[in-house]
Amino acid sequence: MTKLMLRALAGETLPTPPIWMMRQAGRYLPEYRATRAQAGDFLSLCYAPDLAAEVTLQPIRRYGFDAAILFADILLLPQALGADLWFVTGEGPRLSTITTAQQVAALKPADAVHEHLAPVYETVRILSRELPRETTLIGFAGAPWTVATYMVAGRGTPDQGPAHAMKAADRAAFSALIERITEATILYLSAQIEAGAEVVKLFDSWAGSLKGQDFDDFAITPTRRIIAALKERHPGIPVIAFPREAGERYIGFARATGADCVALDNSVSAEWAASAVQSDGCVQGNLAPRHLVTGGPELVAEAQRITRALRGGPHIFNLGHGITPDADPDNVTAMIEAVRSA
Ligand code: 1CP
Repeated sequence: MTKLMLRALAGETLPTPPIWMMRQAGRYLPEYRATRAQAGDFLSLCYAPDLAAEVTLQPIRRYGFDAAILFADILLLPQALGADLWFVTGEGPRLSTITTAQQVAALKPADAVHEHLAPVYETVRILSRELPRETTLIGFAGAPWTVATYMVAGRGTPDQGPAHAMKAADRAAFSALIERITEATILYLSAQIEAGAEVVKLFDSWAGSLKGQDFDDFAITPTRRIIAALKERHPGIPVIAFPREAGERYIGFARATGADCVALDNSVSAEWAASAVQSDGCVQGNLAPRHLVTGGPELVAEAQRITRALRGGPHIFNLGHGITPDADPDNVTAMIEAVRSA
């Protein structure tokens, strides 16, 4: 029997949607915090295949989600391309910055990333052996624009100002950076698929700050290129695209990029998406993560409203963004029950 997640991605309308959560392996779980402490720091956890596989499996054991997402981070790829990467406790990621054409040219070639990322492929191999047979394994990478915003600024930024500034100052150099990330991402995701990933997801967390032609050039075009290359190498591989906060640009995004599913953030309504986006195929989403902090009848009502709104077509139930560290693990159980009884 085909896995529920793969059936939804193939366009099947199901009575109950498959369920998983962005950042389902994370700090809200005591077992994650324990394994992370064992690893030492976050990056050591990402590069220790046994421990990364263990934290990937933890939410599957606890909740029986329909999909597991590889435990890694979108910033491992810039590191593989030669950027320095470290995490500052309580603040987040820091990278060496890239702002000039010379610095782009000095990055490692795309095919050099495999050596650095070999432990990630090993995590995927362990998971594909150890996951329950009904659970789908998702591999992932950041979409080029989002990865570039971190490489240019050297950190997370509220408005992606440094990346916009480089794009305005030297569009050719910025495009070369996007190009290098695009090529490397094709190789990285292709290797994840060869190691056992059954679906891949592209996280374009900052797509919402691209407007007009920039959205076409830096959100749609690189995504389309990556998807076309992956499908040529691995016919039939399903791809989920997450152009977070794309708003109206969610319309037609699947058609324009070749994605099998678009993930909706929680700023769009499920009712709107049912007619404007789901008409093109599978959608994923989009409960606001704060409901897993506050819980109660509002959580149940929201999870059921979304499930019912998207019931007329292929749907994967998920959050609109990652679960936060202050979420209550019991609220996740309540969310799953609400979706299944909607
Ligand atoms: O303290 C910790 O344990 C670190 C917190 C953490 C975790 C659990 C980070 C640092 N990354 C991750 C894992 C992670 N990141 C996964 C694993 C699988 C899962 O979902 O369970 C995935 C898919 C990501 C993807 C990711 N990393 C994104 C895209 C999705 C999103 O949240 O928008 C982004 C933007 C990152 C960068 C990143 N990594 C970590 C942080 C705190 C950030 C955001 C930094 C910022 O913008 O300031």
